[in-house]
Amino acid sequence: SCFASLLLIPSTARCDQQDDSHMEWWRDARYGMFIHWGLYSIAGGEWKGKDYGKEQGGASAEWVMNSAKIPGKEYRETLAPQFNPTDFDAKKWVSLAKEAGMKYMVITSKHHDGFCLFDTDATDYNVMDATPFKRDIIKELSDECAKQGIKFGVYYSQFKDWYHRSRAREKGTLTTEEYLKLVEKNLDELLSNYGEMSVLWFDTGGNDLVEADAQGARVRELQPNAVICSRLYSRKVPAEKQKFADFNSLPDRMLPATRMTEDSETCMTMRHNWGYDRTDDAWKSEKDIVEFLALCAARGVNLLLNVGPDPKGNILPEESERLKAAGAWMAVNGESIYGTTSSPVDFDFWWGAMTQKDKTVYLHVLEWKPEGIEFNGLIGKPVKAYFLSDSEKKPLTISYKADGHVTTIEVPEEAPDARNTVIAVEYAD
Ligand code: FHN
Repeated sequence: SCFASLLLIPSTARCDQQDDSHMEWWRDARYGMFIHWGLYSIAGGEWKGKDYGKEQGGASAEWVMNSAKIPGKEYRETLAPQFNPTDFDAKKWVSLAKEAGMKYMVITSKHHDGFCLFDTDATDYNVMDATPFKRDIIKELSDECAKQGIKFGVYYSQFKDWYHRSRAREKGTLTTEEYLKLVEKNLDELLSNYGEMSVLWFDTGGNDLVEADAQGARVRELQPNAVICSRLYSRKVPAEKQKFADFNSLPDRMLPATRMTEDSETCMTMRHNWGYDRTDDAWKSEKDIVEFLALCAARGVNLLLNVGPDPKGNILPEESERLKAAGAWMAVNGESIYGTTSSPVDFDFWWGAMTQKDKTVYLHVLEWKPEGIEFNGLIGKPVKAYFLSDSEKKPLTISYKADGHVTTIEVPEEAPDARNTVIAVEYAD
């Protein structure tokens, strides 16, 4: 098979900043935890006995206010008084992210339902003023992340806000300008009161570039090292006009077919819904998750993997067991993900895909065949190959064709199960 392809392509930041050093930790991290949690978690995708979750063909569970056409007043008066997640423990959540091998965390500080999980003066529709819980969730998580060395960031729905922007209009009290003032105040609070904010994960702006650029500029001013998601802008805004976007946030759950030449991230659910859903049992396996993570890395793409905690503040057992299993894989094979660049070739092989770091290429094997593993490392003549899981690094048998750098690795008798096995191939300097 022909190996027409490009050599190593370093990722580049999308934004127009010459100095993109603030992206280095993010590129190395490759893997983060996404958390969708809020009043919608109480509804669990249902409303008045009807299921509106994604599994029922509806929108995802956190959209229940919109899917069930619930007036803002009713949504707030029904759910806010019930929000008292006494099991919430930031230390547990951050420790799980760490055990999973995740390097950053992004939680919904305000989703489309407008409810703020943090202390804000911009609206009384927040965890401190509107619920019996009266604890600043963003503060507790950001403090714990700082303690445990996990980068902390927030998701913020800056354009879609069914409560403030539309439902409040029921009283005719909120104009667009007033809503923008609320967003401005919220951003200032999130960017000033919670220490180092490492990621601003806006979720899809409007077409007004002035608005988006003003929000992006404020982030740069108050948190110059923060990494800004391209969803600061509407998808209709061309990349070259996305002045403050640091990485390209791919469409939900998307695995690109080829390598990305710019910093990119894809976000993924472990089942159908982002927010907690009572009936959704479409769980991906731990092997599915690890394979998706490896294929994202082979394309130079970060993975933001989602959990949707329950109304009491528990990450689900099904979520934590998958994260821990994938974390055990990362403990052995993480060097083939962290700090890697995309594959040296622009496509996958029948057996799997590759990542690269310095003079080592990592083969992410998804299946074995008797004829062995054939690939093109494109970075010279390989000197050694071994299973990353083999602490003795026993050398595997290599044959090499100089024309086209084609290398074949014999599959040894005692080869580990395929699917998520990693072979490291070292090249001479
Ligand atoms: O509408 C949201 C959705 O609820 C969820 O937050 C996802 C996560 O990427 N973002 C939007 C849909 O793309």
